[in-house]
Amino acid sequence: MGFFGWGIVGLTAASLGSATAPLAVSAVTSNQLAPSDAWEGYKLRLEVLARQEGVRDATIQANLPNLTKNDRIIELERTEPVAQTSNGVIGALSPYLRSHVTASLVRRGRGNYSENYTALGRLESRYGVDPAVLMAIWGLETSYGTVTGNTDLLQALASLGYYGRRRELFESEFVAALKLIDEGVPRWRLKGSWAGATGYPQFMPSVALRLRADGDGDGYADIWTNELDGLASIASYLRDAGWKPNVAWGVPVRTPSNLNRAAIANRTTAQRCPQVYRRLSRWLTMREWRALGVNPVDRSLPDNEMASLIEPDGPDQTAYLLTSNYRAILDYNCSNFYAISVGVLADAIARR
Ligand SMILES: [Ca+2]
Repeated sequence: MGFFGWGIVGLTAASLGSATAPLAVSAVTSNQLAPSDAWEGYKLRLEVLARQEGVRDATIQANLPNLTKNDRIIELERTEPVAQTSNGVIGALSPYLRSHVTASLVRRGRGNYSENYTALGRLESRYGVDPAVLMAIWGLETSYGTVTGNTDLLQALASLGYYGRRRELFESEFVAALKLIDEGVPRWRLKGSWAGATGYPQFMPSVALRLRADGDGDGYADIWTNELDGLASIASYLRDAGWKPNVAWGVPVRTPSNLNRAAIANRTTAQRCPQVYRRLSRWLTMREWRALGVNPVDRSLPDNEMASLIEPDGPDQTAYLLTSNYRAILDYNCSNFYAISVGVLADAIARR
């Protein structure tokens, strides 16, 4: 499907019941449209989608007519390899950890942790998620709130939908961003990364709608300027992704040279980001891992805890046994290097 393939299939003007219903854009062929007309036509499609999803008319009228296209963002989407994004990282984990889990992130994470110690304890009792993990995700996503992105989300998401490589995704996120405005979030607050992630937790708008949470108890979930709301929202996400209280994300281990890797290989194919899950072994209990000679480097996990093995840098290097909570971190950002970085940073923050 090319640029102009967004015919308003099934979205007729009559179904809108609106005086401002768009013309049948699909009837116009691409060679009759100047680029600016094409953009205006595409905005009519977004308007139809937004109305169908119940976005308020005032929100649509205030934000769509003047919306402009951002070609720089389209260029970023055009050149980003979708299959690889952040998870197809080729290379070794140890240099990645050195450049991502920096001394500065550890130091600032410890500072933030102790400054908010009591409030973080409250978040842990409410959500059951280890506060050091919340801190680590906040640190890795936005350098503790200092780098949250300045791109206008509506413009970015509409431009990405217009370009069309991942149209369905970006269109539904565009509508979700309008719904955030419906809920009272000011338009100027909706800034983020070029791909649509916003606020301290770097949530996509649909996730912000569903899972943002109030961490400081003022009754409002402000993921853009309130640290505790940002951390509570990360906790809310991880709990929703299946986080189990009082279980570590994983532990570093040493593997014996005679480990039978074929015997522990994972034979299932994950639905979501299979190339990431493929690197994880099948599940065994800690007791079974020890019997195979896979031993924790320092602290351990309970004997009956299930864990899967990853050897990111191959045999004879530090490997990790990972619990189900590691998979909740993968749900947040599906990259093994990212999720291990979160765990390693969290451990460093907690080790005070
Ligand atoms: Ca709040």
